[in-house]
Amino acid sequence: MILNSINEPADLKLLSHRQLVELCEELRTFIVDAVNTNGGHLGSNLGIVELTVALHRSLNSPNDIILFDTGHQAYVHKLLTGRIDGFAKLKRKGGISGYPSREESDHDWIENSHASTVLAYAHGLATATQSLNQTEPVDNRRIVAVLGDGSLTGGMAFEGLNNLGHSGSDVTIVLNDNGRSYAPTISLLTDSLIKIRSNPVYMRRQRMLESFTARLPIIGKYSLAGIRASKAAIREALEPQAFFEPLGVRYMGPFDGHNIEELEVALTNADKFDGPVVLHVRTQKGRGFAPAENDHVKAMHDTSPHFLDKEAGSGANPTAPPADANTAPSPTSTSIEPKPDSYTDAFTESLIKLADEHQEIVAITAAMPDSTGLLPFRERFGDRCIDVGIAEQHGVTAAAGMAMGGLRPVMAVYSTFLTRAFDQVNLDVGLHRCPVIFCLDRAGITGSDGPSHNGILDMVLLSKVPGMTIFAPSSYQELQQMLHDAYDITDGPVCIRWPKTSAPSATPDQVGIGVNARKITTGSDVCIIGVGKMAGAATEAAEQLTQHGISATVWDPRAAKPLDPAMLDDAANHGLVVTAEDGLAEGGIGSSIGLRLAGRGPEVHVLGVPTEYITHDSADTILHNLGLDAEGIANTVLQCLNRG
Ligand SMILES: Cc1ncc(C[n+]2csc(CCOP(=O)(O)OP(=O)(O)O)c2C)c(N)n1
Repeated sequence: MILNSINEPADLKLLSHRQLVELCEELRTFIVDAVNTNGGHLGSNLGIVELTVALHRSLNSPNDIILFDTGHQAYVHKLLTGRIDGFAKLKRKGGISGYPSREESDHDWIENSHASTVLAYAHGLATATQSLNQTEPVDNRRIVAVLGDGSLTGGMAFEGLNNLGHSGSDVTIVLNDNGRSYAPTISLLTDSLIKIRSNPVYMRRQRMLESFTARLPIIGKYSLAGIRASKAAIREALEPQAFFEPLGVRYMGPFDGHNIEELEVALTNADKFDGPVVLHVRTQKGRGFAPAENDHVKAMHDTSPHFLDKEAGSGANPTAPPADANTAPSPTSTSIEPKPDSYTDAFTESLIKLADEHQEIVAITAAMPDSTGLLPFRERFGDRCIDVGIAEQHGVTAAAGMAMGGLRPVMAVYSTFLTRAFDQVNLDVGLHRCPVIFCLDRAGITGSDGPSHNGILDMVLLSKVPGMTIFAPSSYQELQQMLHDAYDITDGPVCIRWPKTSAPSATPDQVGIGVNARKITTGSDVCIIGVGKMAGAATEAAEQLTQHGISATVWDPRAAKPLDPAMLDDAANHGLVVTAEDGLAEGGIGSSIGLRLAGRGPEVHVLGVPTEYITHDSADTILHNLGLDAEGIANTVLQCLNRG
């Protein structure tokens, strides 16, 4: 296997083009197997194979800096930089991270995994390189930023373009255009890119222009003049240039992102210009794996493990040539779908019911209609589902505007991505008391995607927004009830936050109402307050404690804000109160409870997530290690009561 002989990017430079084609096949097979075993990002990595090979052949990483926006598409980069063994445990403890990681390799310069940041990093690194060059020159360093068309929809990407163009920084921006985020990208610029790639006249002339440029012996003012003159010939299809070039960013392309030779020439040519250059590279998401190519929902952007079994069970042949996209649209996705009993599923079901009753309800997503459970809503209500692109900040303020205009926006977003838009939540929505409902999926510890994807800040931050109501459901039925109750709150924003896990089923008497807390058991030795999914763990802990002769009161606060005074009064009658939440302990709900009970008698012990970046592992293992499960809660009680 050629792949086994690649320990570092330099090894690639020894291969013939025939061997490179073989290597790309091996890379695809390897990635499909690794993701099938562990789950992970598939479609984006299959689409970027040749581009990554070309980048590493053209550049000299890590002296040259290759930055991947978001970083979910860096598996090939990892495989070409000596990390093949880590893939056996991709995203699992002891295995490789699903995103770039500076701890893993010098070839990884950034690792944040929230989208649209790469041009800002590139601008900063280019500024530093330029500044250092005046004192201690860095060896001919190139900076290349790889940015998807989806990530280009984020505000930070536009801000980055503006600053790169203005500063004239030497950065090559590789626009990896596959036409999709998870779903098709929402952007008229992308529409222009699509038009330009499907215009045969433009493509022909562009090829002539590129070969003309490549043949020039010296790239300088003469060739620039030549290119400017040639541009006159392609005026009819100038939209991308019209966008990039007034910003001071040169546009080159489009190039075939699956043709290594063409890409290498383009990367070499881009280096000959001063200032920022966009190389528009066209790729196909999911390339070479039929189920991903045919997944019209999200091109298997991310998948759970063992999808090959599912494919085999369906009678489909994963290695068969892809079906014709025009004749075989598949409405379903082979990717992660909410389990029938998941919180996401409860949200989908109840939002549709509510929207049937109330025409003014609209749903907002930031490029993730599928994973946030909005696809059935979109199928039913069409343009009442608004995809704003990967633009959470814009989405939040736009929601404020919609609410001011009489709509009732429900923004469905992962907890970790809403925190990026905290200022907008606080001032644009909160200050204006707009009745926007934020539905936060993947709240709490998500685990395997590493520190950037845990949803542990939402309760800390949102509880500081005046007038914000925060619900944390502990069952399928509670989420449904809370969505109805949220609709009735019209004088300010509401947040409902839930974990990725399946949701326990509750009987009608186990479902509360409004912002009232719900008492689950009555005891005398300790009062345990479990927020959201921790209510279940608290109830189990109470059962375990009976074996130690300890009787516990258990409360499910339901509303993390405002806190129910009846619950606080009851808690105040106990000598010990233990709170548990799957968010940061410092500044979280337990600490609010502690403040409210100060001076009223009980000792309050707050269990929550420490203020740390938590390395990837399974969510259950992380929670267990933090003492945030039944056993951990029971042990804390025993220790506090000196019975441990
Ligand atoms: C701020 C933020 N919002 C949402 C996401 C979730 N997310 C991860 S990848 C992705 C799509 C990226 O699309 P694109 O940049 O075109 O890359 P592709 O996967 O198509 O190669 C999204 C929405 C994220 N990582 N960061």
